[in-house]
Amino acid sequence: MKILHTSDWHLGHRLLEQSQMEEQSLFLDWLLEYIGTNSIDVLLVSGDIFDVGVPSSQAQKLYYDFLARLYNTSCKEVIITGGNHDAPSTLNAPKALLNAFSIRVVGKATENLEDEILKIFANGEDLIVAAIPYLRDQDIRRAIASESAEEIINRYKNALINHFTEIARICEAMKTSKIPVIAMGHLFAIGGKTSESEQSIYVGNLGDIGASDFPEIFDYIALGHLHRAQKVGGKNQIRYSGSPYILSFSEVGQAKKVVEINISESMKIRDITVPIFREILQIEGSVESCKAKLEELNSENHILAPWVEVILDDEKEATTGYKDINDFAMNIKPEVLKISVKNEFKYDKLKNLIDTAQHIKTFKPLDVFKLKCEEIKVNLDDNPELLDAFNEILQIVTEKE
Ligand SMILES: [Mn+2]
Repeated sequence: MKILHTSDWHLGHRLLEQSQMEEQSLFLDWLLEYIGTNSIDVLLVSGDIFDVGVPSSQAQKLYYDFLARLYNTSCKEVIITGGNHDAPSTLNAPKALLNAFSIRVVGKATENLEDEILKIFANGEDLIVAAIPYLRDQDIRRAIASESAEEIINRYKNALINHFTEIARICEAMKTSKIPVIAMGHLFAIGGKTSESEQSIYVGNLGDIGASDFPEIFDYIALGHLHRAQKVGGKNQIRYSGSPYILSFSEVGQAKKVVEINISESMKIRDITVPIFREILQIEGSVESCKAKLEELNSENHILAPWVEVILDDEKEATTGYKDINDFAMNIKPEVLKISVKNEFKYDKLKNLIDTAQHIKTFKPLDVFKLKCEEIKVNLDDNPELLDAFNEILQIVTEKE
C-alpha cells in the first residue's frame, strides 16, 4: 500500500492580493498525474484545504473537480482533516456524500473520539488512520475563568497530548497483528521552523508539543500547519509535508514537497519535490542591479509569470527607486508585487516586547500600535485621528470576539 501525505493547500489563497489559483490548479493536475503514475492507494491531506472558512466558488470548484478526477485513479481512499484555516462546517457539509466515494472528511473533533479513527482496506492491506483535525481550544479544553496566561497554555497543551494519547489507546485496542497505524494532525510541534504565513496562527494558539509527546504506537505521523517540509525533532516518521507551493515571501527558496510512505516496503518514507509552477523570488540590490536581474528573469521561459519582491539596499535610492522599478516592471513579464527598502524599519522596541513577552495575551493592542507608529516614524500627537481610528477598529474587533 502506498500513501501520499500532503497538507496546507490553502485553496483560494492570495499573495499580496494576487490570486494563486493558477499554480494551485497546476499543482492538483500534477498530483493527479503523480498518483496515477506511481499507483498511490491512499491520499492524506492534513488540514488547511482552503485558505478561508467560506471559500470562493472557484476555490471550491478546484477542490471538487480534483476529488472527482481522483475517483478514476488508483487512489481509492482519501482522508481529509480540517486545519485552523478551515471552517469545520464547510468541510463537513458534503461529508456523507463524499463518504459514499471513500473520501473521509474529519472537519473537527467531536465528543466521540471514535469519529476520528478510520479503518482502511486498500490494495490488499489493512491500515488504521487516526484522522485528528486541528484541535480548537474549545473542542478539547473546558475554559476556566480567571486562569493566567501560563495556565491557559499548559491546559491546552495537556489537552492536546491527552487527545493524542486517548486516540492512541483506541487504536491499540483495534490493532490486530501488524496493522500499521498512522496519525494525522494539524498543530505546531516544536523543533519546527515557522514562516510568516503561519506565524500568527501559532503564536495565537499556543500548543507546543514535541516529538516525544506523540504516542509510540503511530508508525507515521502526517502533520500539517507548518509550510516548510520538515521532520519533527529529527524523527523520520514524524513529518510536516509543508505547503505544496510558496504562500509567503518568507518561504522563498524552500523546496516544496509531498511525502510518500510505502507500507509494503516496511514503511519506506521518501519526500517528493513538487515542480515549481510559479517562480516567487526576492531580488536585492541597487535600483540598477535589480532592473538587470528583472531583465534577466524576463528573458527566461516560465510557465506562469514570476512574482518578485524587490528589496532596495540603499535608502537614498528609495524615493526615486519605487517609481523607477514600477515603470520598468510595466514592460516585462515578471510581476513586481512589492518593493521595499532593506532595514527600512527598526524593529528594536517591538522585538524587545515580543522577546520578553510570556504570551500573546499579555500584549496590549494599543501598546503594540504605538510602538509600530514609533517604528515607522508616525507621530501620534500630530495625528490624533489615527489613534481614534485604531480604537474604533479595536472596539469592533473586541465586540466580535
Ligand atoms: Mn496552513
